Amino acid sequence: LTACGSGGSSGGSGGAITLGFAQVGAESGWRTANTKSIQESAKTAGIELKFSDAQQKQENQISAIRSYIQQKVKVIAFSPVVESGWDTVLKEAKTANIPVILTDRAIDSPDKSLYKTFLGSDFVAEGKKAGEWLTKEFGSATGDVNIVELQGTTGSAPANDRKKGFADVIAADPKYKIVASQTGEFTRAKGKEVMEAFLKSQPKIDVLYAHNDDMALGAIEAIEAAGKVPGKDIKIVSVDGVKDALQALADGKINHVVECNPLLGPQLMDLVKKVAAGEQVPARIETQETEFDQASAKAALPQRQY
Ligand code: GYE
Repeated sequence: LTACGSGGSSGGSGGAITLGFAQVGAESGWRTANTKSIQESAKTAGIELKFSDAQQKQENQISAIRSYIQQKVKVIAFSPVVESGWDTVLKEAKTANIPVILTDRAIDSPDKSLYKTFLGSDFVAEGKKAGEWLTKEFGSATGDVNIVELQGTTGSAPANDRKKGFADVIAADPKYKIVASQTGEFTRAKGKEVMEAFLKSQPKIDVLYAHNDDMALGAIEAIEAAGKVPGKDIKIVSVDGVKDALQALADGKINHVVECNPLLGPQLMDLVKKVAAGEQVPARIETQETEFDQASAKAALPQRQY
């Protein structure tokens, strides 16, 4: 657990608002862009940020949240690594009268009083978009369409929801077959490793669905090492829209990317100020997103910030 942030033992006393932010980790390009957005927008908004990186481990996030409670920060925000198991620590924050904002990922607790709002994407919709691209692309295919799936971090909202949205769409036709599905933990290294195993165990793979770009980028290395052509022999659809993936898309190595926007910082700081002032905020704030094909990736690349 690494923590930084300067000075100030209390978030209440007159000066700047103190925000304790418990980040998931640094697993992907998406996450790096998200962290940068949060750090920069805190500075711009004059909010004192205490930031921690949980290295994709729930226990690290829980201890970061406990330390923010102890330090009496004004507001706590976090991106929950997994969906379950948050009630105890969030009740502690509630008892200490520290409002909590969920950002990026949701939790599955039925007790909505444990947090003020959830700012982030609709991951089921993202999975559906990936499925809709696939059913169009392979619409006229006659035989089975063999799909391998690289799942995100086990138990995380984006892994659960992107899997579900995609499965719901492809269920329309039994020719779509997920022949292998395993976690690649949202990282390039693991995406490559699991794709290597898929290539060994599966005699025929038509398409890869990766829950994020980094795993797709790792898988491309495995596909090329196996003497196959990514984007042709094996078509690829992934989620996020980081620069490296848009470049791979422009180069024809990926076929479709569903966007998930990591630049949540400015909206988050706005919510932090409102919540700190005791104002009401909407219970759910959804980020707006698009999709990229090879042509629109080429057009977007020069302006892409991350
Ligand atoms: O898609 C992935 C990251 O929670 C939406 O986490 C986020 C996901 C993102 O590791 O790249």
